[in-house]
Amino acid sequence: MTHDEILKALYDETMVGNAPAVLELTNQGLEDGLTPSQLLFDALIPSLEEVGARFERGDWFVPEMLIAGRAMAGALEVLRPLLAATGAESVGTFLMGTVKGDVHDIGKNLVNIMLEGAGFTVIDLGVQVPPEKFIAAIEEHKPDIVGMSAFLTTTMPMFKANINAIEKAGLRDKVIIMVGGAPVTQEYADVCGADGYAADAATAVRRAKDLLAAKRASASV
Ligand code: B1M
Repeated sequence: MTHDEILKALYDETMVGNAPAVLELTNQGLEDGLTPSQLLFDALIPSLEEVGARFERGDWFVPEMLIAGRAMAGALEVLRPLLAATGAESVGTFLMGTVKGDVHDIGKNLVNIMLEGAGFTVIDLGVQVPPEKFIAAIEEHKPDIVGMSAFLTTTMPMFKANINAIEKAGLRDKVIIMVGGAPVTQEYADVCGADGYAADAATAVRRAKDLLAAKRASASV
C-alpha cells in the first residue's frame, strides 16, 4: 500500500469503528515510515470530524460515534509512547480533567499525550470530574496548571462553576487555569475567567509553556 492508501484506509476504518483494522493500519503506517502526526492529523482526527458531521446531520447516531471513538482510542494507545517524551526533566505539573456531566475524553487524552511529549508531568482525573475532585487534587498535587476540557455546549458552564469553587477554596492564585474542547472559544474562556485557551493539542502545549514562563517570570521579580 502507498502512504496515501494507508491514510485513506485508516480514515475509512476509523469512521466505521473497525478497531482491529485501525490498529493494524496504524502499525503498518508506522512501519512504512508515516509519522504519528501524519496518522493523527491526516486520517484519525478528520475521520472523527466526519463522524461528528454525520451525527449532526442526523445520518448517524450515538453507537456509530461510540465505536469510531473506541477505534481512535486504540490507535492513540499505539501512538502515545511515540508522542510522549522519555526521561525528560519535568517542566511543570498539569492537572487535567473533563468536566462534570461530560464523558468525552479522546481530545483530552490527546492533549495529555502532547503535554507529556513536551515534558509536563500530567495528572489525569478522567471524565465527569466534579468541582470538589478538582479542588482535592489541587490540594494534593499542587499543580502549576489546571486544565479542563468540555465538549458539549451544555457542560461548558462547568468551567465557571469549577473556577468559582477553586476561588472559594482559596486556591485561585496558586494555579494557572486553561480550558478547551470542541465548542469552546477564546471569548468563552475569557468570560469564565480562565487564564488560557487553546483550540487544539499542539496549541495547548505552546500556551501552557507560555503561561507558565510568564507566571515564573512575574514571581521572580
Ligand atoms: Co459526542 N458529541 N456526544 N460522543 N462526539 C460531539 C462532541 C458533537 C460535537 C457531535 C456533533 O453533534 N457534531 C456533539 C456536541 C454538540 C455540542 O454540544 N456543541 C456531541 C453530542 C451531542 C453527544 C451526546 C449528547 C449525544 C447523545 O447522547 N445524544 C453524548 C453526550 C455524552 C456526555 O458526555 N454526557 C455524546 C457521546 C459521545 C460518545 C460517548 C459516543 C463518543 C465519546 C467517546 C470518547 O470520547 N471516549 C462521542 C464522540 C466520539 C464524539 C465526536 C464524534 C468526536 C469527538 C472527538 O473525539 N474528536 C464529536 C464530534 C466532533 O468533535 N467533531 C462529538 C477528536 C478529538 C481529537 O478532538 O475532542 O475536539 P476534540 O479535542 C481537541 C480540541 O477540542 C482540543 O484539543 C483536542 C486535540 O486536538 N482540546 C483542548 C480538548 N481539550 C482541551 C483542553 C485544553 C486545550 C485544548 O486545555 C485544557
